[in-house]
Amino acid sequence: MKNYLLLCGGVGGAKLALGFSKILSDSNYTIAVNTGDDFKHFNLKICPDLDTVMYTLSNESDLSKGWGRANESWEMLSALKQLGGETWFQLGDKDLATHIIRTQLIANGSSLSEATQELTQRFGLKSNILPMTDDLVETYIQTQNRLLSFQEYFVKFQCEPSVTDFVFKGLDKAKFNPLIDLDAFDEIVICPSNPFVSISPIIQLDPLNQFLKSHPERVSVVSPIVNSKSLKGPTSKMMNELGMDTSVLTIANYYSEYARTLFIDSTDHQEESLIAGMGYKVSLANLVMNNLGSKINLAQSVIDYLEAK
Ligand code: FO1
Repeated sequence: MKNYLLLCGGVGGAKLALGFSKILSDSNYTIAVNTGDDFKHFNLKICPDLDTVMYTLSNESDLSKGWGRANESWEMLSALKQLGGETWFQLGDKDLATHIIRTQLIANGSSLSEATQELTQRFGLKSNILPMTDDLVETYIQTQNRLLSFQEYFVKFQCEPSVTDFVFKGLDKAKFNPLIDLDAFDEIVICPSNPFVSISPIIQLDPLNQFLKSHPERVSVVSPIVNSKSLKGPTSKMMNELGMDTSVLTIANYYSEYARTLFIDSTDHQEESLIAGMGYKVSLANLVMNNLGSKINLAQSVIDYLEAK
């Protein structure tokens, strides 16, 4: 069995990562997760994508929302509202426990990687889930009127403002997580997460950036665009606002420096030959992951293709 590194954002990436975790043994895959969405709220360190991956793999995630914990209660948020506190960012009671423990671990000297490893163990996982970096990288969205922090854009303003650019503060000084030894992986899989805000901050980090550019034959992309639209989240809205077509061709162009294999949905088969003409190996699969079976099936299709490569 080959060794896999998954590059992962929140919901879509976590679904594929879950599929991988049901097929591979824990020592055969590592998940490097975007931390550009992280922020401090009430002085708590919140890591939405790390938590989405951790909750998804431990069967603790709220499947309808895609973020937060299953069977959540909201007593703290109601009390906060009654007292006139800020409630635009919804923290459930169980979810709050995660942020408190992480914040405490970090205050006591743990790195984000160490805090993540501790939390994943406490959630009963043996999967290797790590932040993309231990350095601070903060995603900002340049909108037509002003620069918004990622969570303001995503949650407070519900992705409403029109996007003109992305700013990743701290990225130039940040290093890809040194606990992830890139030479140890046969295959690097870019999960179906938002390319602009979830994957871009990961793949811009050195030494990963250099590694991907010099070994694109080891890199595959699972398209976040299915049937010419994004299944969830603002990917297609952002593409439109940036003047790009919402299509798998845009995905192929976006990753052309980094990857040589692209998994596209069967409904996008008409683009296959154009993408192949760009130098990609193209594999058709069912990319819609709306239940556990389809997550496992997609992971199995990706693994089968890459094992045979
Ligand atoms: N997303 C929302 O749309 N509204 C929320 O109130 C919200 C709260 C929240 C709390 C903890 C957490 O880990 C994630 C949360 N998210 C919420 C999701 C999160 O903002 C986004 O999913 C990601 O940052 C995008 O990948």
